[in-house]
Amino acid sequence: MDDKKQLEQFEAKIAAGLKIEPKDWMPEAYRKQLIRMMSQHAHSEIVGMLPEGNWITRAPSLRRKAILLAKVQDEAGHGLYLYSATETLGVDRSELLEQLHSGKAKYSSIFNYPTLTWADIGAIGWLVDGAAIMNQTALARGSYGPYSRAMVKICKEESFHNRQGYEIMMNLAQGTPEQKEMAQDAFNRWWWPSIMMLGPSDDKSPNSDQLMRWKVKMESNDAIRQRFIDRTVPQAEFIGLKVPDADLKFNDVTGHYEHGPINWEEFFDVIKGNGPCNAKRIKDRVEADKKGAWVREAATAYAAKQAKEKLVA
Ligand code: FAQ
Repeated sequence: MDDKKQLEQFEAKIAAGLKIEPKDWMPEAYRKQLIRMMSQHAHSEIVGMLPEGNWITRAPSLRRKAILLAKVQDEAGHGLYLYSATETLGVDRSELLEQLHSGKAKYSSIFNYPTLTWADIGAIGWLVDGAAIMNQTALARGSYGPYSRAMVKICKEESFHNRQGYEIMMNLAQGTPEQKEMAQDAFNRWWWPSIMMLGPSDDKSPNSDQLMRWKVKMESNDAIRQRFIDRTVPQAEFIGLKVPDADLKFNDVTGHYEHGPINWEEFFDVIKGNGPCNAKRIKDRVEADKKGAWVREAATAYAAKQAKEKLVA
């Protein structure tokens, strides 16, 4: 079949809401866009473990420590599904990791901010996982089978993360004046970066048109951002925290919150590598990769031994 016919069939499948699977024909640009987006997503999951991992030894109780440990492990699992799903597109995981470790690959801007107090762990669960869910529930309806299916399990786990974060913030907000202040301070620092992590405004988003035409992205960055804000502002009010946006107001006619200007200069600066923690994140990731080399070697040797024994038997 010639390329034109294959393209027509591919587009008809997408229009009919069918999934594209790894062995199906796909345009090279679709494959490249998926590799770009899915690998950035996988990198974000494993780099995202670092700011939270920073608090495992300092969690304020055994219960909180166990929950945080489980959450960080979940993020590692998400990274693994997403690297596996990306490999179905014909790219090797070691190549993707090399791009991350050399600083060539992007990962979410949000993980370049520091976690200064325990309240930051609450803010990450509530806001960062909250924003991630808004985005990922839409991606779960996307056209590429392995990616959309990975999103279903990931979203279920992120919902748990989101609730544990909100619970931390709720407890702090109902605690002593110092605890409430700590919660408000974390909220002040994480609100705008969480809004920005949903991607640049639609007029500055070069990939959106093509990705939405191919139903990889089901909604634009601004549409998802608006849903996140509409959902989160009442949650903040419920626990008595003040949204750090002097221009925020509810529009009775549209039924949506209107927000103040977003500092896109800061966002683009962070994704260029100039955020507060970019250098540290890459350094820590490279070190973690080196320290884990023996585990990978041992696991590979064990798997090879098992396979050999099976052949002999
Ligand atoms: N950070 O044209 P667009 C999580 C780049 S998972 C860095 O709008 P697109 C779980 C973009 O790559 C969080 N770079 O791009 C968790 C592009 O550059 P390129 C990650 C960003 O792809 C919680 C350029 O800007 N989630 O948090 C960012 O259409 C707690 C132009 O942008 C995903 O990755 C950013 N925030 O839309 C883990 C979801 N935004 O590549 C641990 C999947 C944009 O052309 C703890 N990804 N850029 O050089 C997506 O949905 C999309 O890729 C967007 C960006 C919406 C992020």
